[in-house]
Amino acid sequence: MASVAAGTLLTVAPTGAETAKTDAPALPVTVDELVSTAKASQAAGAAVIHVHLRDDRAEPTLDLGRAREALQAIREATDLVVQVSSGGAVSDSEESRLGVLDCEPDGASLTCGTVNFGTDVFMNRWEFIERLFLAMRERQIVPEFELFDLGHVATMRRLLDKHGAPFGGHVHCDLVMGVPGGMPGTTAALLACVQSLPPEATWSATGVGRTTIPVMLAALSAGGHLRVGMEDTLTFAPGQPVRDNAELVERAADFARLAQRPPLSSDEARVLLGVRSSNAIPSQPSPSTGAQA
Ligand code: KMH
Ligand code: ZN
Repeated sequence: MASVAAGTLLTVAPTGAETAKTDAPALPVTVDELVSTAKASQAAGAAVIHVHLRDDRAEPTLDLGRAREALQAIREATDLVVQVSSGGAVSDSEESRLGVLDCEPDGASLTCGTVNFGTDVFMNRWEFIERLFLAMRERQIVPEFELFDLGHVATMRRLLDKHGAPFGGHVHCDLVMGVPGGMPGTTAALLACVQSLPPEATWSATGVGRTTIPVMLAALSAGGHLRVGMEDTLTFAPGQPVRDNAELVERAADFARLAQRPPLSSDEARVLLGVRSSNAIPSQPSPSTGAQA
């Protein structure tokens, strides 16, 4: 087993909420498509799956029944750590974003601030961020703090200072870079964020669109982990649409091996993140966050 510190946590974000199936036919939207994607992504090196749900018309949904069905199917077919999106789509209500947490995921994303999102606004008020954080801790869900901007790092630290450690006792973040309206996908922006994180935190990075590869290389060289997938990237190379999610995971795994930090298994990911394993629930949070409880 590769040591956790020496390996790379690979997360696949296969679907997202903002791309239409008609624009990207390879986008997995049904439960069966999600399961096939999950299996192929695990075989290619992913340890975590970040799940957005679609309804029968392939529109984004936070329907609890659909979420439970998808999670059960993914768990039956793979060992992946299952992280549900609490971000949903830009149009989703706060109540539906809270409600999806009842699907009993291992983890959930938690965005730490409002950000312009192309021509839309992805709204995340301070009080709502607090509610999400507390709801996750109550349900023994490990948050992944989604940080689209340097200010979101400051908000995450404010949250940890006020409320203490998340469930699992460990802080793991994802820097989402290159969203039109958020921080750029550059090495300089990545370093500005990383230098501002709590020292014990772990982090991954995601480069949207054409920032995918520069962000991946910067993250690997700075000791970070990787998130890839069709939520963030639809073009594999100029003029070449992504074949499927596994193609992106395979490339990320190759880069990780080249950096001599091979992909972590899902069991290793559970240890790193403090996620419940099938037969053990982590003891209550120990403050490894750098935050004051
Ligand atoms: N769909 C974006 C507006 C998350 O999953 O938590 C938000 C998003 C973040 O994808
Ligand atoms: Zn997402």
